[in-house]
Amino acid sequence: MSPDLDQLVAAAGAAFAAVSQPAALENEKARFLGKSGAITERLKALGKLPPDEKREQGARINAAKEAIERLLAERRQALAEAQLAERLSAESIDVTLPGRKRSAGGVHPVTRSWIRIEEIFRSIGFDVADGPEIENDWFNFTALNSPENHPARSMQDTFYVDAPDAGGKPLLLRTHTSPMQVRYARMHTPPIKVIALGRTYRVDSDATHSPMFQQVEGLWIDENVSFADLKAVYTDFLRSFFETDDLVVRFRPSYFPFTEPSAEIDMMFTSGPGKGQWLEISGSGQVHPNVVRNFGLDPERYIGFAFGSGIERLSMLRYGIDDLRIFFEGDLRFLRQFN
Ligand code: 2NL
Repeated sequence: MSPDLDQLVAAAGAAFAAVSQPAALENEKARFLGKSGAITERLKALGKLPPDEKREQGARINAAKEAIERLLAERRQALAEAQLAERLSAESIDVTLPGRKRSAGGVHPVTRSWIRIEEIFRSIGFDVADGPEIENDWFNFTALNSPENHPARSMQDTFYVDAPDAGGKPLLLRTHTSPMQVRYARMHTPPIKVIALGRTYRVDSDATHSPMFQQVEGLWIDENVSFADLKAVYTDFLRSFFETDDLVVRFRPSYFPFTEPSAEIDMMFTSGPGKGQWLEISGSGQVHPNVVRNFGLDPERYIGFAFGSGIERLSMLRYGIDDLRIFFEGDLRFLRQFN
């Protein structure tokens, strides 16, 4: 090799060594081996030489070219190894760390009550109804004998949906679970023994009222069902739910559009903490004849009772909770205590 070519090989080696990124290395390669690189230019110039000089010079240039290619391959390899080493140390994992557990979910206390209530009523022969949370005016109000001008129908008390039903009246978020029972009653024949549980919505919010709360209603319709049956069924339910026979129940006269007569149901524990204090626990009454008629039944023949209780309220009494809002905050410190 001529001194000129030795210098060229040395220059290539130095240039390759100076770069630290593979892309930069490929740029340096172009300077020596590319289309107009130093080696290529020299090979092109061979054409003008006489044949014997061409052979001699050509061999020298090719030797230099191979030397540069070798240097390039070595540098490529070195850069790739360096890059891999860097990645391996950056992405290193500590295999001795404990794994990330997928934590198990739990059942919400209100859901626990819901499940319990279903079990208790099923055990005494009640079916469980279901139905939509977005209702129409007829199932939520009219069928339940709610007068057209009743305050519950107002924008202030009910969440209306920006879409009318088929009859042009606005749809709404059901304000009680009763429409599920109306739907059920219209699809079954007496004896009707059913409960309906679910979310209900009212424009209301403080320590004892939430805009969404969960209700359970019960309905028993047959030819000869009385307040005595209501008192027995409801007392039985409470004693199962609170797991104590040491509680008593009383009726207090009240008013609801869908029942006549109507009564508040109060309960009192007769032992344990909180004994001796009457607690409001449910609304109830004998189903209004107009409502029985809206079930598709003859009110001269069929009679019965209904009641409605808040599931949050039942849960608060069962677990000794004094602020309803804690059920809706999703605070794990609270929720974990039930699982
Ligand atoms: C309350 C009052 C009550 C009912 C709910 C009812 C359902 C049908 C027919 C007649 Cl389908 N009545 N439900 C009756 C009386 C009271 O609940 O404020 N509960 C929290």
